[in-house]
Amino acid sequence: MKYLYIVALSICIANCSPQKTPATTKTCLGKISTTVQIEGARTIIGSNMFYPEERERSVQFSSFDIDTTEVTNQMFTKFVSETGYVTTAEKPQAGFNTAGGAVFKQPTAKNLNWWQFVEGANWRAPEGPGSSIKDRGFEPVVQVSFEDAQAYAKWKGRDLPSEGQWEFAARANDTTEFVWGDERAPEGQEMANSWQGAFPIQNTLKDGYQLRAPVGCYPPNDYGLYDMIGNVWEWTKTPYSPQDQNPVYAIKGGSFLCAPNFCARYRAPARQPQEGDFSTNHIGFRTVSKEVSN
Ligand SMILES: [Ca+2]
Ligand SMILES: [Ca+2]
Repeated sequence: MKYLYIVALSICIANCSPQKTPATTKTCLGKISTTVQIEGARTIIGSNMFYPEERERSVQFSSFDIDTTEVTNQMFTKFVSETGYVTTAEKPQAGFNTAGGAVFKQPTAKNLNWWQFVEGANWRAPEGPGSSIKDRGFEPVVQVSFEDAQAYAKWKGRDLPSEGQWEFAARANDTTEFVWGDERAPEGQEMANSWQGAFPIQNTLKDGYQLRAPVGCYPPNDYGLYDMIGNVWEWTKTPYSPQDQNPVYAIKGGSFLCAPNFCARYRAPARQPQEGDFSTNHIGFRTVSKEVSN
């Protein structure tokens, strides 16, 4: 059972039926497939100010480059077209005996679960049958497991970032609470695709997007990296905890589902565990260059 995504709600109010988001054909960036070089470092990541799992710790990495954006549907389509790769969600899932993935659904009076396993949900149909990536080529690919993300990175001759690499790149030498400063929405401006309103019942859509936004629609950090915070969580290759029995990895940055009253993990040090063999419609990834061994 994929326990992380089978969460029951105890309350719900009327009019909390699922919403629909129109397709987004636009691109917010002129060029998407670019990277930024980051110098190697021995540094401290984490924070002792928020959740206990984020506590400060030491990391070290050599110089690397990192994608400026999350991997998009368009980019993943090219990978699948050239390789014939079949993702985890397209194969029968342990515990469910059918293909599919977890999909967020706003709770209703009839169903209080906000995560539901949806048969037929996969990267081509992120919200399940009836949904598609048509006209969503610039949005981040989702419904990709750790193994899928790793396969894509390998095909590109690249790798998934370690948590240290990802967090160092996201922070971009800043020490503020949020990557862009100490206010979540300075002067009322939303700086990342998250959730405004009372999660999971009301989404005011102040930032313009109910689900995923095309990559690069919000200001980049000081290293020129887009959507490190929000839009979709991103896989790292770092185990969440050394004690984990099954492969559980740290994911970073928060997603369009992070709200002030829930999750609030739209900060660089924030982290969350995710089983590597499962996929959802709010987790994607970006790649880094392979580490050069000495
Ligand atoms: Ca949003
Ligand atoms: Ca992100």
